[in-house]
Amino acid sequence: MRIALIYPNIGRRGDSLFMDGACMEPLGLAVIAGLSPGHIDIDLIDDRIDEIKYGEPYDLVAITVQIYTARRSYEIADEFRRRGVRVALGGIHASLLPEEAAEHADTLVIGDAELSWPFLIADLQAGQLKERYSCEHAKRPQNGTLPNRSLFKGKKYLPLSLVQFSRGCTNQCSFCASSAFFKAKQYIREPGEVVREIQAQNRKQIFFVDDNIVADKEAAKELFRALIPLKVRWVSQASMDMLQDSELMDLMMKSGCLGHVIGFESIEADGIESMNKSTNERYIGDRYEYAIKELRHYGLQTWAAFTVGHDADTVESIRETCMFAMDNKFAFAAFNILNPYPATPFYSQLEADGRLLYDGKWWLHPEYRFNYASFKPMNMSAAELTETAFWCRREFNSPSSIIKRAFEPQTNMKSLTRLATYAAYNPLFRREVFNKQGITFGYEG
Ligand code: B12
Ligand code: SF4
Repeated sequence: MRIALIYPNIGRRGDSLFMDGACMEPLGLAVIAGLSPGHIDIDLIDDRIDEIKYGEPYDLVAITVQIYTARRSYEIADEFRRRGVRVALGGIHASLLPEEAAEHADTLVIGDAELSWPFLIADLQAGQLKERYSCEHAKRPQNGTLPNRSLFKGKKYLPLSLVQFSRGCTNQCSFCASSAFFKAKQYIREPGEVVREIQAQNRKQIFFVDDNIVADKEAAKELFRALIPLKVRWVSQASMDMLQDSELMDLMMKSGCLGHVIGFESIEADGIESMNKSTNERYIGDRYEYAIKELRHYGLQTWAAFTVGHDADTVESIRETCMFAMDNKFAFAAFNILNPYPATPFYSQLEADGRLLYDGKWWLHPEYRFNYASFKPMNMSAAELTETAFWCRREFNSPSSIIKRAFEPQTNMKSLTRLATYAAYNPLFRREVFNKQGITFGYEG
């Protein structure tokens, strides 16, 4: 039996096929491969770097669908099905919008693969594939199975290992698809199992792809204690309320943490309130002065994530957000347009207010482009929001800003490793700003 696991690209730029220059390993597909019986022959096709050979005689093609890759996922699925190959769709977007995904699939997997994939394979072998496999979230992600990373061999991924300690987050930010998918719950693995997974690899640089690695502070402490002897360096995503717990922070630093993606979202209190970003409430009063001082004290290189376009935002306030990020010399920053993801409270609110553009389905609309605003903002036009967010990305990642931000003694200049990380990733993210802006979703236009 032969199966292809496909990680779709977002789309293309102009007439040329857009290939992603700096891809990370698709961990979810390695987990699915790890859950598969050993006798199955599995090909990993990463559409960002590989060519898809539609003529191969696969018994099943399984595609992971996220909102930005939905259009491309459906193109690939339709082409395989046209040739008589059966297609399984799964992943966060397919799970949140099953009716949409079902139109392009022979079988649909809603939720985690842990509790459904082995049954799907058994049914496929017995010639009894069902139209839908729905399951609860796995209480213990991966269920003791190690991802099959042999699939990554020979592919040019960034030299860091993606590992997951937990899925989901207990907070309920109004725009967050992950919070909607996991219904504001967090599912946590045994630290010992995570340690064994890291030891099984020859890598010392880890990216924990958790939604919020500190959502359960006691569980996080257990993990950090277990990581200390491994002498790895790691990054993750975390909410700033971690700063309330000094024991957590000390263990985090001892275990080799270099920094996190932290959702700052807005520098205005009303922005934070409107997004229900409860983790930031106590830090917004002084415009994060205390939080930033503490992050520096621990030497964390912060990737500050801002969402722009909330109702109080103006063109000026968004530009000010960018200046704020530059003045505070964050190692990295993202200025994401507050895009409405279906199944989130933010999407429902905009829908009720009649403010959604692109027929409310921007991810499928042929005229929608990557990083464009997809709703009517309150104090500017959608085009102004798109342009202002792009301006922030250009300014923050400009050569002069990269040089100025490097001179932060407690973080970016703290050690050679830190400076090397800073110097390696900043130019890469600068290229991404221009490469991805405005690309078309899917290849068929
Ligand atoms: C790591 C990560 C990244 C990495 C990419 C990693 C990579 N391999 O390239 C980086 C940082 C680069 C990134 C970028 C982006 N990301 Co991202 N990312 C994540 C994150 C935090 C973890 C994903 C992961 O590895 N999970 C671990 C694996 C094990 O889980 P999984 O992939 O979900 O797979 C499991 C199940 O879903 C299921 N499954 C999945 N697919 C399939 C398919 C089949 C057939 C079956 C049977 C089962 C199945 O089985 C797996 C095991 O149970 C998620 C958050 C999340 N909770 O999903 C966001 C997330 C996926 N990202 C998101 C977004 C928006 C983006 C960006 C667009 C951000 C931006 N503005 O630029 C970009 C572009 C993404 C792209 N496709 O190009 C959103 C997607 C929203 C949505 N509704 O789809 C998420 C959900 C974050 C969020 N809170 O909203 N991302
Ligand atoms: S803290 Fe982060 S992961 Fe958690 S709900 Fe908010 S945006 Fe989502």
